[in-house]
Amino acid sequence: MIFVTVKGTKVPALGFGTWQLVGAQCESAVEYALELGYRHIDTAQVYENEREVGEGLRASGVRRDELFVTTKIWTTHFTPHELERSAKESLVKLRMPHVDLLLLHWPNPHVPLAETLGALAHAKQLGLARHIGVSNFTVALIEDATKLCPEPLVCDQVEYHPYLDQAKVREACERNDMALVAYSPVAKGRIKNDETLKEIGRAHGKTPAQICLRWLVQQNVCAIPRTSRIERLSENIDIFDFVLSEEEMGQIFALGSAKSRLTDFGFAPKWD
Ligand code: 1BO
Repeated sequence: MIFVTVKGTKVPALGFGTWQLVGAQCESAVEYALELGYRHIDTAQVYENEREVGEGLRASGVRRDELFVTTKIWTTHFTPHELERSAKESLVKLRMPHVDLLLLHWPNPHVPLAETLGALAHAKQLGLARHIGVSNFTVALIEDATKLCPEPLVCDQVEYHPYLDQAKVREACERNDMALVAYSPVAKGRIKNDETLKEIGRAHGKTPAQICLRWLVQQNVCAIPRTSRIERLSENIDIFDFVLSEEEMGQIFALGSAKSRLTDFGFAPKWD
């Protein structure tokens, strides 16, 4: 495993995303992921699986201090009192005294950002989270948030894969010493038949998904692929025994455009 170091904290570069995994399937996938060596697990209130994620973590027997666990506050809980209440509710579901990272899941223009960030920082000061950050924030929102937040923000979690050019957000994260965490890192499976990725994969004996994940971690980005298929869990973590050349990295960057976003909602901000 390699790590992304942000503000002095080491975050496992490859994590397991649990979006759309629920019930017993979620619990056993988390347990198996830990058995395979994953140590970074990502959940959210809105995924409705925090309880099962917690069960899977405990069933694995892996010590809590070896794990990096993230959850996210949904946008309807952004007023200060509500944020603290719902963060505590997440911890009850996960059955842990704190998470490693607590994120605002999406920006919410209906609650003043300074107020929400003050509440998020307060949650950290109360010990509910070791670190705090944001998700789905644009460059302008990152710049505002870093100025307004009383505590350091350690990451922006956004959609990122070879088809979506995120250079601007990546640069904003670098400028502000924040990690970029990539969700949907294999473009929801769309990379499977990509000729460029297949060709690079042949040279390394790897699959397009492995090439894609390696491309992300080589940029110092954390990737949190989600899968419900057990065999994919081991495929996705098998990316630490090869290195992409600069030329190969460039060939993959060339696949990106600003238009290939797969996750968008009416409430999303105006993307960069
Ligand atoms: C609505 C969930 C998007 C990815 O976390």
